[in-house]
Amino acid sequence: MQRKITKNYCMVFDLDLIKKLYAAMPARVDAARKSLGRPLTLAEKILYAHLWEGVAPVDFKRGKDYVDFAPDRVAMQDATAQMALLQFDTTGRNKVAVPSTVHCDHLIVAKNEGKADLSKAVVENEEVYNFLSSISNKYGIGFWKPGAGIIHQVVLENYAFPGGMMIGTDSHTVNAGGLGMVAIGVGGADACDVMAGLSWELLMPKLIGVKLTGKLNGWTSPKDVILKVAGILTVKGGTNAIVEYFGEGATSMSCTGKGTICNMGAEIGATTSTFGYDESMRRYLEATGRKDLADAADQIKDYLTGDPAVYAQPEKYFDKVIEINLSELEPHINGPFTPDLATPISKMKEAAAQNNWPTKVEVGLIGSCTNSSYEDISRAVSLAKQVAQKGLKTKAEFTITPGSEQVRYTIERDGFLETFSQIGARVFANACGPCIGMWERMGAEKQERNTIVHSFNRNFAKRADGNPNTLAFVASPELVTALAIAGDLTFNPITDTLFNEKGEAVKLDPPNGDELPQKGFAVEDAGYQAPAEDGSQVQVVVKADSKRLQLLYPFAEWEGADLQGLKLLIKAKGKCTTDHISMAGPWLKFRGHLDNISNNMLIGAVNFFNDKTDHVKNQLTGAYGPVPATQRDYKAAGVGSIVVGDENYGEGSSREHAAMEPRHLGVRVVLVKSFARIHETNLKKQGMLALTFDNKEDYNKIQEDDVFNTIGLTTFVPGKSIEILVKHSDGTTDTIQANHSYNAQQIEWFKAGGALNVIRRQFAN
Ligand code: MIC
Ligand code: SF4
Repeated sequence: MQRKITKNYCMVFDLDLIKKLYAAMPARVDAARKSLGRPLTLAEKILYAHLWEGVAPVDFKRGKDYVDFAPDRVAMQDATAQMALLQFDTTGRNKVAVPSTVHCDHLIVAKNEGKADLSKAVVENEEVYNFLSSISNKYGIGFWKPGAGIIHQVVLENYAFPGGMMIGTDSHTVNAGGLGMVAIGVGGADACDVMAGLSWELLMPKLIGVKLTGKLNGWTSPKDVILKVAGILTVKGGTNAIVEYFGEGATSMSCTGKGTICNMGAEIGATTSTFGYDESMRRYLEATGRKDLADAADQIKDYLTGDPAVYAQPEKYFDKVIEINLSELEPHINGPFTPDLATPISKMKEAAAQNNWPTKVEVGLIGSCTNSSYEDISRAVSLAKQVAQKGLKTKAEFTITPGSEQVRYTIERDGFLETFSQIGARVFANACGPCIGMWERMGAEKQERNTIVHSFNRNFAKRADGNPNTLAFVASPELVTALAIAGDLTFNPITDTLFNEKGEAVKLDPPNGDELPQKGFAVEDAGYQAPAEDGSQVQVVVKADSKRLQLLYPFAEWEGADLQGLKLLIKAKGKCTTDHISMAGPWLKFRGHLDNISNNMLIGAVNFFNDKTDHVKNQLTGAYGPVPATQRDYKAAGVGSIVVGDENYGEGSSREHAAMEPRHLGVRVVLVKSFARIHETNLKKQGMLALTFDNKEDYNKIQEDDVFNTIGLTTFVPGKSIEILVKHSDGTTDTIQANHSYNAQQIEWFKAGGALNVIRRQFAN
């Protein structure tokens, strides 16, 4: 194996800690099996092995009980780490309590090509990178520099391990399920708790089992499994559940393919997804320099997968079971505008015609944290090679965003980048880039209706290039490459032919590639900076006049009375993801400055009353204006407000800015039909009141000029709903029942004005 490493970049991080966990795991799992009196799924084994209290006294009720856990590690990316670490900085601790890392990946704009784009980003984000690097150094956090790669790929390569539990301030933290972890996306405040040495609370997840039979073949890849699952479960079907994959189809798939499936579990709202430890994981651990870890895992391998009795009769042990036969699975294309609109390739011609989707593919983009494994790239390259061999010409633009420097270096060494450059491809920096709107796409400002195809995970409106009229479709890297070559969304490589430069009809051969590099992975500088042993002398600078960073102030405590006279800020219509609540792209640069980023609050949400975005009625003046400015008026006048929303409000990202901005600007209540898990927790953490309509029809009762009072906050207890008195402008009123899912601890957060105020008190005492 040829894996060059830099001086301070060690082979297996935290091996002793992992071995300690493995030593304790069998006894914990056996005890849980005994007290539950039944065989266990893998998810349960990992959860019960990570109970804060040690051994499990009871069979926790899934979907009902809040349980305290002790995660093994924390990962943060630069766009969320700023807020997480600004919060940690106020706790009074001098070192993180569990191994933690920061990854600089979200702030790099993709424009020309990797090197130049990276150099520009390093200059533009200097202040933020310095802050993150110094605060990491101070508090004992591993720091991955810009250019090192995307958090989830770097975590998979270095930190993920079978049977472990981690949390990360990014919804795609779940990617590490590919290596048999329970890895969960959270807001920065949750990460802050765990780094401060406190327990981490989670609603005991329900369990969804996905049995994979058969074997992937031809054009079908792991991505198609999750595209299919997303079509079945929809964007909210996985809420508060762990999805566990098993069966012969699971073991016959690569570890990185498993990562892709788990990664996109975020798109169905799942708490996380996972796979049992198997040979593919062993091969991946060895290839990434972690043979010792694989040996340790082998010692307790039965504890790192579900019990055979569970997999033999899954219906008995999972809350829901889905079966997919991989031998029959078709490649899928999901989109536009939502990742669960799944169309099998054979139906695309029909679907595109019916929906009037532009069929010309303008750009094909592969890579990202979801799909940039060596296997993905080698399979895509097998198609790129056919362009020259068959006398074809690539019709669409084509880009690659490698997930890590290790992958980039290796695919360059193996000649893949050269082959891609022959089809006119551009290689962007090892970063999120176009996946998160950090793409300066030429001509996007013209807002033309157009189609792009990518192998990322999300495709909400405006997400890639800021153009609301870009229709983004999600597919496997192989299919994206084929569609880019054909320049046509309806091209079905299984059945269709292309005409080459000589006018001959040619067919693309199915993709093939290597699961892992035959010559091993290699990298010259992985981009890691180890923290100081003693960071007490490290200075962390936040300038008072900085536009990018702002120290946090404690939010005010609850006033101890019902909230009165709240004005309706916006009644959001339809999909309202965290991208609608706190947009990314150019706004990412304010992720460390709460007041500045608050200027994007809810600007993407559609106002129910006029179908416009960022255009709401100011009840103080009667005039219409942008949401943030209207809310700032309410704040200045000392008037509280309420946001009303539809289903799965806050779907998507873990960004707690979507909760902190309304908190900072004086919104008091968010009342919706249903919430996405991470966002609901983020609201609670920040001391907001997150409520759901008891009767979803009551959403229709809310009028533009309504004013609201809460009734029952002084007796706010778990399980008891709260009433909302809605006063309409014609003098009539409605009383609406609103439910909540706060437990006793979370009610304390609300009363204290936010969880951080509670932690501060604990450390002050
Ligand atoms: C995303 O994919 O939307 C992001 C950007 O990675 C986010 C995190 C963020 O908003 O910083 C996520 O998924 O959590
Ligand atoms: Fe980055 Fe996109 Fe992955 Fe989020 S989903 S971590 S933005 S590459």
